[in-house]
Amino acid sequence: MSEADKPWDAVVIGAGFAGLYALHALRARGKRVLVLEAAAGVGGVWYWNRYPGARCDVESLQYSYSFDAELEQQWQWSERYASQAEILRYIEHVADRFDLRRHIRLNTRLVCATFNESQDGWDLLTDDGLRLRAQHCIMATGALSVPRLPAIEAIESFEGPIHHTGAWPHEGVDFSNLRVGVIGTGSSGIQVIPQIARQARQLTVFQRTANFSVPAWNRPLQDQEQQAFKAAYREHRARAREVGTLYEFTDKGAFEVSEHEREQEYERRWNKGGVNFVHAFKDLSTNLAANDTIADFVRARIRAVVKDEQVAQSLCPNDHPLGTKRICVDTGYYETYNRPNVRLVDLKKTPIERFGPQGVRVAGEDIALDALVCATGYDALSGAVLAIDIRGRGGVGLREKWAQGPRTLLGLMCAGFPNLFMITGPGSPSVLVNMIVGIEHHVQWISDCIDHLQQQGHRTIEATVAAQDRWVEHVNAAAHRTLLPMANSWFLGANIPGKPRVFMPYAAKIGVYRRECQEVADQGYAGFILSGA
Ligand code: NA7
Repeated sequence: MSEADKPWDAVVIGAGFAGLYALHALRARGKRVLVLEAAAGVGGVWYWNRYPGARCDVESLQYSYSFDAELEQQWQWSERYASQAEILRYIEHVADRFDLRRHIRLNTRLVCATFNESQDGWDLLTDDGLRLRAQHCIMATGALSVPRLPAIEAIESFEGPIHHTGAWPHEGVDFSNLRVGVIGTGSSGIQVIPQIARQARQLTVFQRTANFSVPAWNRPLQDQEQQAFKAAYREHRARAREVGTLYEFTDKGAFEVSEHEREQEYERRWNKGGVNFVHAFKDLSTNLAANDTIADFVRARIRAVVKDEQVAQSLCPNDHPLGTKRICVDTGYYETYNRPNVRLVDLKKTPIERFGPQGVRVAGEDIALDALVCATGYDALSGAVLAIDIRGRGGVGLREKWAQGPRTLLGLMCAGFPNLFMITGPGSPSVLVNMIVGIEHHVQWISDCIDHLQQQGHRTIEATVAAQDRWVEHVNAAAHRTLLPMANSWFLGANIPGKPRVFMPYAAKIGVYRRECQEVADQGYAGFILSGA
């Protein structure tokens, strides 16, 4: 067999934060690695999400790789929360700095992956007919990477342009003088709405579920604060590996302080901005009465900002505890509804009847639209993996195995699919923590595992059904110790009609999870079968 025909040690699917680091880490250990990326550039979600206002809700100094001390010292972030454009520049810089691009095949979508039992490896087929063989296949396909358009009656008959926030045109969109509709008020909607409102002639927001949002108070980063943070980077990163993101955590419960102190604490955190707000008391995510106090605080804020009482009422979330849908972080979101060119349609009261060529009909009224923006979210967590036809032992499909919801061991592998790894897969903390902290951990675990297999002369590693069943139960139990399952969220697939309702991320602290993963490895990969010499 020539060198060119030799199977890859690993083929990585996706060139976002996860795929790039997997490529870098495995190459540093001498592995032959190829990355397949469907897009025309690197960056993953940060390549696609170019809508105005797109920004990370984790502070820039934390939302970055920790694996290279020089990189983290040299890269200068310009704002407290980095914009999509700045994050993409950072990812591109990483790709160049570590000479990763020549190992990435762009414009290439993996369509089919079949485990070859005689070869103990994966046969891969791409959308342009390329066939590859890999000992290991690593899904770095992202948790929020399959955009979903809403299934609304006759939406396809609308004659104006329809843009999904997660697949935004590279050349940008000029909304000047247009009547624009936005469907969706999750993180993306809440970021894009104030921006479009400033440009469009008329903006109509179609809201199905009112969401909680806290102000970002984004601002330029001062040199001094950046330097101070960087001087303590090692301690900050070590702490992040325990807690995910560096918020101000406390041991106090909401009712251990007086009402006045509680309000003051909410006020203080609100004025600091960001997701730190939701960590004001230790029991806000587990005790409904405690959660009501913080939810009431936000509702009072909304009423104080939004002048029209009925609009304010519609904007007040009332069907889920705060934080059980991902909290949003905004810049001027609620204020936007005081603009004369902005209208809110509360779909809970007046659902969309149907689309037509010129707009939308709601409660008997025709609302004319020139353009539609769908900030309607993703087939989250399992969608990107299931978009590929993956066949494991005996030709059994992953879609079949996950028909009742994803089943994994540690969110890293699943029974019947040897040598197939997922980075931040369902059953790992993934979207509940700073994604990059989760990604780096998984890449290191997978790299150690592949090294171990090679050193011990094993050809395959595979989760056992029993260990996987125990893990699925463990993940489910962790979610049910919190209020998280109380919302119809994408955490449990509720945004997709017909998707099985299973709480997918692992709701334990990432430090706890890391130790669980480490114990498994220390015990010679307990719960996995290693085989084949
Ligand atoms: P999200 O958080 O899934 O938000 C999608 C929004 O779209 C949400 O308000 C949905 O309402 C709404 N939606 C979805 N389908 C429809 C239909 N058919 N009709 C009306 N409204 C609809 O996606 P985002 O892109 O905002 O954020 C995803 C994550 O990306 C975010 O958490 C960050 O981590 C980055 P619903 O709440 O389902 O009633």
